[in-house]
Amino acid sequence: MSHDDFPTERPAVVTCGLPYATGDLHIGHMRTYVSGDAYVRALETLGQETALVSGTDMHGTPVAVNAEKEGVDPEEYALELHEKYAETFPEFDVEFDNYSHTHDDANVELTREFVRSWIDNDHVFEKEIQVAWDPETDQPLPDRYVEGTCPYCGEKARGDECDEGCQRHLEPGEIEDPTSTLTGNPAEYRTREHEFLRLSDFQEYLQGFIDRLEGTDNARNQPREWIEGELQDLCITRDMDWGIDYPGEGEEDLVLYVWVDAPIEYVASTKQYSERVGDDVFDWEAAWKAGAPDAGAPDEADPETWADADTGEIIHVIGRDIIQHHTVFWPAMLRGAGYNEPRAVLASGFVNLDGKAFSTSRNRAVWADDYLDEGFAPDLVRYYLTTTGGFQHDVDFSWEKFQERVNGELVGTLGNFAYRSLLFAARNYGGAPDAETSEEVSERIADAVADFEAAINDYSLKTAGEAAVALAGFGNEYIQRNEPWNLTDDEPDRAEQVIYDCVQIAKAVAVLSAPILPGKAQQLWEQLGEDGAVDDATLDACLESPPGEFGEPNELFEKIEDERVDELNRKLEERIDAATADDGAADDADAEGDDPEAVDLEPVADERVGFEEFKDLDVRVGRIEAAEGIEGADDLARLEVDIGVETRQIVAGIKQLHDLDDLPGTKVVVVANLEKAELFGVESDGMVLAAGEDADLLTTHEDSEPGTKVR
Ligand code: B3M
Ligand code: ZN
Repeated sequence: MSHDDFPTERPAVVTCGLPYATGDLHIGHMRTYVSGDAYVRALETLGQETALVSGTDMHGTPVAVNAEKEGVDPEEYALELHEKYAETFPEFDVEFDNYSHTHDDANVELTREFVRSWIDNDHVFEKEIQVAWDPETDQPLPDRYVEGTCPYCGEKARGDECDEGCQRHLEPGEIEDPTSTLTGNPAEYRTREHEFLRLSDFQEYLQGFIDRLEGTDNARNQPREWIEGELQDLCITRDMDWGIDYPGEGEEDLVLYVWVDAPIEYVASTKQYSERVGDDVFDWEAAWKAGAPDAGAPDEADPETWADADTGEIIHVIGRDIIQHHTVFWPAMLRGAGYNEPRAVLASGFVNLDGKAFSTSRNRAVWADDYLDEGFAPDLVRYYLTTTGGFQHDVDFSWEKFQERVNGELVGTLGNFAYRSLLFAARNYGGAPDAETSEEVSERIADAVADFEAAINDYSLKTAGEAAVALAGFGNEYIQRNEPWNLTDDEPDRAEQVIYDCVQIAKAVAVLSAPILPGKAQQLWEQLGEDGAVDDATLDACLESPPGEFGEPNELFEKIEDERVDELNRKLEERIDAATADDGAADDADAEGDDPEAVDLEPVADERVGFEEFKDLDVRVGRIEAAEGIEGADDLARLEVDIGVETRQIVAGIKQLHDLDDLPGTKVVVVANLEKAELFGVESDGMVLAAGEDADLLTTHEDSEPGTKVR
């Protein structure tokens, strides 16, 4: 089934993965929320009716474990963090239509309804299973109360997720070599009765669903292996006190697994929004239910009735570690209760800090509050997070890279264009001169609008952001090429035409950049003398004439100086050092699972390269013939390397890490067909491979001759 392009007739719901109430938010977390918010704003710019919803995830072992560590009751602990999150999001201009939490009555009630519906439709069964047990404290060890080895990939795993390996969900009892996180004891197993959702009932349905699903490639492809293989049933209960009580008969001591009530909050939150604003403003059922087939089992005579489900305009924005929950469990849960399936899942890569994972236990993070306390506008980090790399790729944050993007595109292109055009217009004409938009400029704006529309239908905020910035770039080129400052005396009509064009471009830039830069776009909108909110403008506004009068503008963006970056880096390092010095920090295993041993490793790139691409690299064994330092460059060395066919001059960043006098005679591995480069005035013809920040040179272990190909 192919979906209609946005805007569609039906209301759309965009959801953001619920943050667990486990600690403070850092800018890595903000990627999901900022993207969801920008995407909803962009859909509205297209004219789509939307709601943006989320809520705090209050239940489950992540919350229980952290509350226990703090010595507080989980409800109290989670509610406090919930309040904090609800305040933080608007500070980043993340404007949820409804933001509640999974422990409120609306979600508790709706969750019970879902589960009863599965029970009534015979999708739930009881089974005795072996659950992990701490022999010392004599208590069950659900989910994050155990650690062990993933049975699928052999990586270290915790509880119900293989967070450092294959990202699979793990069922109770699956983890190998379990130890209790309470006492460190090897866990024992005890037999307990639990409730299961029979996922195999949904196998055929899910196979159709995954073909219909839109969104990022990782979300559409990764689940296939699970859906096409044998589907394991999902244990939906846990031996815990904290959570929503299982609503079925005879299991009063069990609560529902957190991954049951968490996604149902998406629906409960939308419902709360409708109840608050009225169905005529937003009809939650039109999004979540209208068109869904009955929840009952497929009609035996015509199983198609069930498989051929209707899609709601439901778009889930999540991190890539929870793809399985959103593309396998959740659609089955929805289908089993008579709800629409999602239309798209957008699964983002992780955010790293200077090439390494964020670590909350080591205070190695840029905290949301710290970012704001530095006085940076939310727009800057919104821009960085939504437009650096494709959505499914990991994004590396560093203050240097942040500075580069802000100073380059926002200050240099967008801000510069808006300021120079509006200043010229205000000074010479008191606003937009009397003219009409030229054909060239109308066409260029129409192209940008089309690019933006296509990008949003393609779920690419990065491309949408590029459409806005590229239009501003065109504006700079246009004003430079036409030099209106040289025309005002001799060709006043042409000067007016050019400036009118620039004002029109600025208006279109405001509309197209508003989803990502809501604050700055509103400022530009007001500078243009427009009334109301740029947020309410749709794409048509890009070519509607701007109002005539406006005064001198202020600059939208401020350059970030190098000294500022140094200072920000210093503060970050000081904090990390302080946390590392604190002995407690390393065993303070936080909710993100950053294990002290693994924290320094970058995650493996999730983009695979084809063998053909790999083969294009010409990698050879080389022998260093000579090595010397390069004047003025701290760590660069000039090497002469024999690669069999010839001797190459190669510049390498290894001077401080190796004794250059020892290097001649050393075998190295060389990329021989890398484009030539010049470093500190010295030409480098190839690259020697080295590992890590210590530039540990790779070598051979037998006597391969220089020139031998490395495969
Ligand atoms: N609370 C957080 C996570 O695993 C989890 C998301 C729930 S979304 C329904 O990333
Ligand atoms: Zn695994």
